[in-house]
Amino acid sequence: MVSLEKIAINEKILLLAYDQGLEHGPTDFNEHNADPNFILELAVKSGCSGVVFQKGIADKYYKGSIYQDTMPLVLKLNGKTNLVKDQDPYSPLLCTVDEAVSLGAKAVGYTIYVGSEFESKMTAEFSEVVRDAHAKSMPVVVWMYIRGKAVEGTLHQAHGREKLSSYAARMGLELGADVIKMYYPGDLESLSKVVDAAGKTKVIVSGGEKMEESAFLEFARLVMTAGAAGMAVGRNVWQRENALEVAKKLKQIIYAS
Ligand code: FBP
Repeated sequence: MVSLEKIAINEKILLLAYDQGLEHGPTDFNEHNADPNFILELAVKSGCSGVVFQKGIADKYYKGSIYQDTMPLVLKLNGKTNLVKDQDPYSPLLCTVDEAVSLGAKAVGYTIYVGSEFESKMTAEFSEVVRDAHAKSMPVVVWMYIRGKAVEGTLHQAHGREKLSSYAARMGLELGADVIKMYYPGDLESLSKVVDAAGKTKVIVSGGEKMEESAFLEFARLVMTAGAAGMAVGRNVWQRENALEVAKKLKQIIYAS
């Protein structure tokens, strides 16, 4: 099994996600967080265990910078915009594992839209990513996002969401992921089942849209009680005026759990 040491602290993972510029466009940003250096500084000062970038940001802001030795990079290998909405989602491979290595990455990330009509294309691409990354002893983080016409109805019923989330987690294990990043399945019992279904593969929970600070920190505490190994958070940290303070609080919650 590949060691998670490079992207974990005390076996816990706190990733600062910053691929929203591609996924959502620059509307997520303000005059501070639009600068990737702000994110890198925030990650280092707060003690995150890694940052998530697409290859363009990694090339222009990370590779060869002072951060390369201090903040592990998880290079996101696929991605898409949110502009095409009338079909099931497919996120194409945009970067290879070799490129990720040359950009200084310690791990790689890939999104699979579970339930999309293009799911099999993504599982096939992902299998090659796992093969190439593991050949270099690099951990692989998979974003298991349940999305598509085949699963829409089921996803909106609590029981259905729980079953789909456990299925997605098990898929991650079966496909060879070292870490599964998922949205909260709706309640703690379901999250515990997700963690069980993932077996030896670690589960980390996505932050999602910005919410009220105390509610978000309480959410993080709850997530950790259900056996998650950590979180991957973007907007709920770097969209705040007090981003560093919140990131430090989050770190306390995650690493102390
Ligand atoms: P946030 O914490 O900002 O939600 O980021 C987590 C993340 O998975 C990012 O890596 C990605 O850009 C984004 O969410 C995708 O969001 P969605 O597909 O839900 O719009």
